Amino acid sequence: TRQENEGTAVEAGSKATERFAASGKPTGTGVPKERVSLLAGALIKAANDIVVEHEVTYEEYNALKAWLIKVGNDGEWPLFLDVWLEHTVEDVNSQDRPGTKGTIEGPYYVPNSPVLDSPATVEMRDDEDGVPLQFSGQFTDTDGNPIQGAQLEIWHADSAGFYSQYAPGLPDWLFRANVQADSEGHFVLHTMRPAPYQIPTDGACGQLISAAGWHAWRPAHIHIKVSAPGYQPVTQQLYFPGDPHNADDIASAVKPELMLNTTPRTDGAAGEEASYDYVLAKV
Ligand code: MBD
Ligand code: FE
Repeated sequence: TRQENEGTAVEAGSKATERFAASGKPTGTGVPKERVSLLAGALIKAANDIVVEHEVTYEEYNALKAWLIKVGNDGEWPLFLDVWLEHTVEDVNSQDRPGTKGTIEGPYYVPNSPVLDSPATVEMRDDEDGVPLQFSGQFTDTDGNPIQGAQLEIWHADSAGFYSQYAPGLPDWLFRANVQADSEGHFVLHTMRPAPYQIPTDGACGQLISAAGWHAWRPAHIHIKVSAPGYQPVTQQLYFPGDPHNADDIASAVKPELMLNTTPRTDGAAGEEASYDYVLAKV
């Protein structure tokens, strides 16, 4: 069931902006002067080169200025950057890490979700719509040995495509949990299959998408962050084979290694099951 009040771009954007400010990620002074000069200089040069190459008009320049102002007013800098830039940052930074592939975090992670021992069931409403999904797997190191103390944080949209804490009227921890694997690294989690996700169409990013004639869709996905003491954490997403947007994700975050193959439950229970194993690299 689609919610009556779907919320606005400004509501979701402002929350994502506040959350980022509170996350401890913005360091401000942490980047050395030489790198600031190099990177800001390269970005400014790239923009100037585009003006020359495409003979940008004053009308286009002013449209850009108005739009950039709107991105900030709508709180959509996290959305804009995570959709159109984070995938390359993630690629560059995960190149040399062995083990399970990662992908972008996106704007809707919330830390400190409820800690649940495996086998776990994520928070759902009594009348929750959708296809139940049993998700299981095992954590090993790069030599195939089980890892102790592993945890798997998940967050995903509901079957209408809404994220808790970023859309109105949803329980705070709906489809958000931190599952503790057992001593052999095994985990089992019961959740629901999420719907494809459309980024807000009524804010600055939506305005760009419609002005350019693009689409606003991400394929259905489950966000996951895995970690274990002594191992490098991995932030990733899992996708469902056959989703029409796997091939044209607006956020360019799909990888072939991130497909979750679901099958009907073998024990006769309703819904589907799928497994995915995590291989973590030592710190
Ligand atoms: C999402 O759910 C998401 O995962 C990304 C990357 C961007 C916007 C919304
Ligand atoms: Fe998402």
